[in-house]
Amino acid sequence: NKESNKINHENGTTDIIWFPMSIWELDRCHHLHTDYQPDMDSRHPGFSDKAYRARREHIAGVAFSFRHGDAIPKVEYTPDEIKTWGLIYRQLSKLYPTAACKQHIHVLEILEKEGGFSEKVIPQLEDVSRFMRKRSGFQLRPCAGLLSARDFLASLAFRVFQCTQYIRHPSSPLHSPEPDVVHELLGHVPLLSDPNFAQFSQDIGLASLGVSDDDIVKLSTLYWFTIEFGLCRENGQIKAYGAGLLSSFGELQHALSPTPQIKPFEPETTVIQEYQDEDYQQIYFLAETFEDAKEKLRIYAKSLKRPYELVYDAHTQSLRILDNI
Ligand code: NLE
Ligand code: FE2
Repeated sequence: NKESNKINHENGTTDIIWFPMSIWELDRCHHLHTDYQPDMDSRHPGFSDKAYRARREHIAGVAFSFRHGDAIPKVEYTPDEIKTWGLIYRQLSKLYPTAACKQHIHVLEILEKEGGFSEKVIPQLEDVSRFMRKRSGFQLRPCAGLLSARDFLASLAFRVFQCTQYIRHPSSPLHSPEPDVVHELLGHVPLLSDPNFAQFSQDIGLASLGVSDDDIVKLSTLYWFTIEFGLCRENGQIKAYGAGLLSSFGELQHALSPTPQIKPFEPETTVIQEYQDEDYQQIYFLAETFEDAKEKLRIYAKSLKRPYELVYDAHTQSLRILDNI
């Protein structure tokens, strides 16, 4: 029902905002943010490294030719890439017992026992995706870098996580401003394999479909301060559940030190908080529990302007539109 994809503005104008109605249509959701690619930005640590840039382009090719339903092609990682992975893995493993939330610790343990996670090999996305499908119904799809917020959030609505496959430049192992395979696999994968957290992530995605550009900015800010940089309370202590923290040895320590400001997670205030994406955050938001964050997000999502309601059908991995005006 195409009519329903319209946003009717109060001044009488209408916008039609395309969004995927089925998991298969995610093949159209791979628009990249081009402002922070190794060949575009002179501040990128790989900018003057020709071999690194060629490697990135090669791995990006895998993502561009991927179609939903394909097996994710393997990448043969080089000994140097595996060295970078191992170094970060060892460092982060020292912090997790005190800094990571219990869900992250729990799933990482299973990944180490059954999922082939170790400091010695960079796991292949196809194997990790199979593991996630079993635990929470989430799956991975390869992408070439930072995606547009609209495309990235849309994929979450179908429990698909768009995942980079390259590794960060070896000159800055302990903090990368852009996503890479370390960030995805050590930061995102454990939490997205948790059923509760998976639901929270899908809810952000569902809330984003067909909303205005302003609301996309708000939802990606909410995403930023929860899924990427969220803190939560656990037995009176503060722990990290945000993937951007759990994949950065430097920022994980910073976030749990007395330096940054910590505010309670409340969608209305969180969505308008300004942030930068190049260095450690100065402000973090603290969720009491995932349940509580999920409930607050549900209420917030209802307030977003959309002239119809969407229902997700898990059997067909597609959406139905219920007109309610
Ligand atoms: N700062 C994170 C890291 O070093 O792994 C990546 C953040 C991506 C949004
Ligand atoms: Fe991320």
